[in-house]
Amino acid sequence: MTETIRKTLPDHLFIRHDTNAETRIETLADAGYLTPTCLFFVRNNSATPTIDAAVWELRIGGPGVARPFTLTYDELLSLPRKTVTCFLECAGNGRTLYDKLLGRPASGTRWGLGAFGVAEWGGVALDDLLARAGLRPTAVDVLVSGLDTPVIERPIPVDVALRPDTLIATHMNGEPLPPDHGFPARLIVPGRIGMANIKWVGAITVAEEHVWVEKNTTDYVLMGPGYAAEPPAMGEPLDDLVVKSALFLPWPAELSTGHQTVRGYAWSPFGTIARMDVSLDGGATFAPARLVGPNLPKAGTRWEFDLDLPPGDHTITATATDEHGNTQHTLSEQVWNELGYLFGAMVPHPVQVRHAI
Ligand SMILES: Nc1nc2c(c(=O)[nH]1)N[C@H]1C(S)=C(S)[C@@H](COP(=O)(O)O)O[C@H]1N2
Ligand SMILES: [Mo]
Repeated sequence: MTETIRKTLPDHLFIRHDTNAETRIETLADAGYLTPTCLFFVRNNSATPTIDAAVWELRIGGPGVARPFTLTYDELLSLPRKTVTCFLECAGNGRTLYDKLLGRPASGTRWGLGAFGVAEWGGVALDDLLARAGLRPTAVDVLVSGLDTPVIERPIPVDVALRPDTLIATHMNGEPLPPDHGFPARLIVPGRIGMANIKWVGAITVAEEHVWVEKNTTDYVLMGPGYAAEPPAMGEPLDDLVVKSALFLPWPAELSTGHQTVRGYAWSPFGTIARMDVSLDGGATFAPARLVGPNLPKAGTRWEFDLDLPPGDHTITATATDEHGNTQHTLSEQVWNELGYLFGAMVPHPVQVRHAI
């Protein structure tokens, strides 16, 4: 197979799925608050393109702006830059849990829970670029188009484009974006599905009506018995992610008897995390976990929980609650959808406990 990802993907750090690479989530246990760029998952519809920053240009235009313009890479770098720390997660993260836990497979990339990472993004507020282009009050959608082949593009509503934390990012964790993560520039829209965060941006087109493309009509829509088509979309188009948590443990995990501290992550697309609770009896009773370190809005927090389990097979079920009271639902409440998006139920993580040798 021709390599679709540029960075090295050692087997002990990543699980390969076709053109994509999933972070082995257990490797984040010893990482800091930010996911190191070298460990960050990669989701490529095709392959990382080679882009020469010396000739690259960003075009901002469309009927929704009065003064279309283009920017070179150097011009983009010279504009006032801000940083936003947030998580990025694929809408299909956790898709395999539909078959592992509900016995009902969904089609798409076979992600566990590692299509997820947290980074500090540096770039120019999209708001500033749209103001400079003379955004018209009639603007409705902002279509952001990538330079990969075939073109990957998806619109965001103009009010989302104008949020202070929506960026045309040039930097990730303090360094210029690496090729796999969108060099020379990508969109960052905190809290929205990964797909909204278009990499390798070449054009920003402001429309005066809703824009329909493949990624909001046939893909990244909720389809299935609980959902209706919203023509021209075949289902309910996705926008925000959901509150979730995960353990930094392999699946299944192996633990020793005796006192153990397990660690994990919790995240919400709407704000900070207010609490984490953990159940060792399949969800019958819960005890609070400790939140550890930074807890930024739309970026999540690390947490840890002490346990001392007897030998045998167990599950650890964690549930996150955000500052607005959004929380994870039970497995039986998880609504299946054909493409396996937004698995947000509490996950009974399988754990085998053995006597320490
Ligand atoms: N141009 C372009 N942008 C894209 C994609 C893509 O294939 N092409 N994949 C999207 C999806 S589905 C996700 S989950 C994120 C993944 O970002 P990452 O590869 O930097 O982790 O990028 C999004 N932006
Ligand atoms: Mo994604």
